Amino acid sequence: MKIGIVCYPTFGGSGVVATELGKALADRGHQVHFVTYNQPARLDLFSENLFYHEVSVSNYPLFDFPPYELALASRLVDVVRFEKLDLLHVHYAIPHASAAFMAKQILMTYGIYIPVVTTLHGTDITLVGKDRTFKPVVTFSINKSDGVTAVSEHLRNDTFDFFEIENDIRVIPNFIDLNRFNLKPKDHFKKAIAPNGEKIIIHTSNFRKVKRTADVIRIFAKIVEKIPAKLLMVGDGVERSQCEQLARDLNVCDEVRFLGKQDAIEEILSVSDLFLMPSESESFGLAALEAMACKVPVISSNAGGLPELNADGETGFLKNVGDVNGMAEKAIYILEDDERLKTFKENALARAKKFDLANILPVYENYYLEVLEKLKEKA
Ligand code: GMT
Repeated sequence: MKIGIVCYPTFGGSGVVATELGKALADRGHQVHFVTYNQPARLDLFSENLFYHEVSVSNYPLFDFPPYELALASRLVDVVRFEKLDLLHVHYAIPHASAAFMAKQILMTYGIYIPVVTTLHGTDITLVGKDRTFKPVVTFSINKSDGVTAVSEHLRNDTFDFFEIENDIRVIPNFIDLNRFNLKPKDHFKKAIAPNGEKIIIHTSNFRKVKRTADVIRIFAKIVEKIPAKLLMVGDGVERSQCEQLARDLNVCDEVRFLGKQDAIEEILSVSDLFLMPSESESFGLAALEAMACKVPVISSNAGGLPELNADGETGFLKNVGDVNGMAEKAIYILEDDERLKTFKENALARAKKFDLANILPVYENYYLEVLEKLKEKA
């Protein structure tokens, strides 16, 4: 198949899923064309089946708001026509699904019907999509897609609750490449961070409000009252400086390291004992899955799709959003007994294997074929 992928090229979860999916499809022999405004962060290899088409937006002085959606739609028309694509797969509803719809309409005037599959990732529904400014466009573009997927049952249900959806939504969860994410021997690194055998706790995110990064610091401050530990804060975003201040206020700043954005996240996860994800909302929790694949148990909130990933009492624990005491208590329970910690680590890996890329990739491929088949029947 010749597949066009539209995504945000940044480190965000939807961009990561889209890029890893594209790379895996290319490995399976499909021709994959990425269409976005920058080279996707994880599109870092050469393959004869991978192509990148940049979308550039005119900065004409009249444009107070550069019309990215129109530039994207035009680029999609161009790429679909000249690369003879079979299908477009757009990740994140805004503005990708609506730009794809516009491209589809234009392409019809050339006698081309391009099927569009839209994948909903989370904040495009739970935060941005619910915003009145975008709601009609989000509803319309979901209903006009030829196929719609959501990354968890919870997100699927939210979408039906928030919007008037007439389309079917297929749940296809996030996946993990276990060849990349696995426990690596990094003892020297562990020693450098925790020279006295302290337990290493980790949080990775884009430090947006929805991640409740301040809760991570508060939970950690309670853990170190009982257990010698270090905290690694990986990523960057608006909440970072507030977290740095909080670490000072709670007198734990010597035990906390802010590492900023990191590429080799699997190496940092390999030295970690526990992952904290106290998010306000989380459609799936890809960062937690990456941790579990590296044998790191997870203490998380029970928001969104997290209960579909983190098995309570088995791969970690789930607590209500904001329950800092509860999360700290369960973290201590896991960390205070080495045998117990080992069991949780094994369980985390066993659960992560269920989301192996090798299992999920054929699900996407079959879904594309199903969408194409349905259109053939209609024609
Ligand atoms: O986590 C983020 O804030 C980034 C966001 C995105 O859309 O780039 O991630 C969302 O999509 C990921 C991939 O499907 C999911 O694993 C994350 O749970 C989801 N984030 C939220 O729902 C907050």
